[in-house]
Amino acid sequence: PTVGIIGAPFSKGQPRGGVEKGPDLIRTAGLLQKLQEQGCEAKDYGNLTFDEFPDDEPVGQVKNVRAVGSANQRLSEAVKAVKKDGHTTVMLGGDHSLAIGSIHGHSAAVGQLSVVWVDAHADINTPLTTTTGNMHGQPVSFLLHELQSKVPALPNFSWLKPCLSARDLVYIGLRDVDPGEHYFLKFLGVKVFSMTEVDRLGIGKVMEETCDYLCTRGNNPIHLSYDVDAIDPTVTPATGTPVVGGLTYRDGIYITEQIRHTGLLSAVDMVEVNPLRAQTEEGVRSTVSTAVDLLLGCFGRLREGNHPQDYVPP
Ligand code: DIR
Ligand code: MN
Ligand code: MN
Ligand code: MN
Repeated sequence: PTVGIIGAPFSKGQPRGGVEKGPDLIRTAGLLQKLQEQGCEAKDYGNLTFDEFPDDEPVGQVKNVRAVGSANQRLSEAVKAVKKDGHTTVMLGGDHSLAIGSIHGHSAAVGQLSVVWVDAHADINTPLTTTTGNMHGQPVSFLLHELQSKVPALPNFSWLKPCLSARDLVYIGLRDVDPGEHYFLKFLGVKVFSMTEVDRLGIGKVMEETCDYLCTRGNNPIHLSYDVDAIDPTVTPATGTPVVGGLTYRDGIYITEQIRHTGLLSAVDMVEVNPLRAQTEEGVRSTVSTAVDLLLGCFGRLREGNHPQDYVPP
């Protein structure tokens, strides 16, 4: 499996500076070398650059619409190209509004996808239900066929066509869901494993049910969109909107091992790492190294250990 890494140092989907530092922090923690050490060929496509929009006035409630639309158009093209080049893409964010371009570009390259969205939040507000105006709380609404009548036309979004069906989406880790979001999840019948289900079933059964569900949906290529705030803030405090009561480090890693095990993983987002949000340096280190470990889990690292296929002990 070869990995194509795309850095997306973009923060305008939310108000807190620092999340644009995510890609370089994750690289500096040794992602490339560690992937290569575990026998995984990886190519770094570098960081994207994004146009500035000095007069990006709010559209209704929604902030930085033009910047977010433009950045995601660029990201979509980049992900599509790296997929066409034959790689499993890794998009390093940046904030979670970038899932719009990442999932759109992935789908443009390979067709119908399954999306596993691991997050404390559902990110399914529309521009009309959002109470914060932050686009990182809205990407799913832009992507779903079923919500198109609910999403108004916005500047720099005319390129975007919905590419995901609600039945091809699974959430894991939810614990901070707005009323409008909860309505959409119920109305659309989305498969949701909130922290309540993680508590009831344990992560083992959650992943068994997730993988069975995706299997009945036709074994489509999987897009794993991983918001680091899904993990408990004791482990990943360096993030913009931490929520108590999250996944353990072990739950988080187990999700990646099982998604990897399906053999269907085709693209990953790792988003919302923000070094300016932790109280301590140790908090930053723990967050970044967890993000790296989650990515290593996506690409074959097993806690039981690994050895190369052709390995012969001396
Ligand atoms: C909230 C928070 N639901 C919003 N969302 C966050 O802004 O729409 N998403 N933090 O990651
Ligand atoms: Mn290549
Ligand atoms: Mn998110
Ligand atoms: Mn989140």
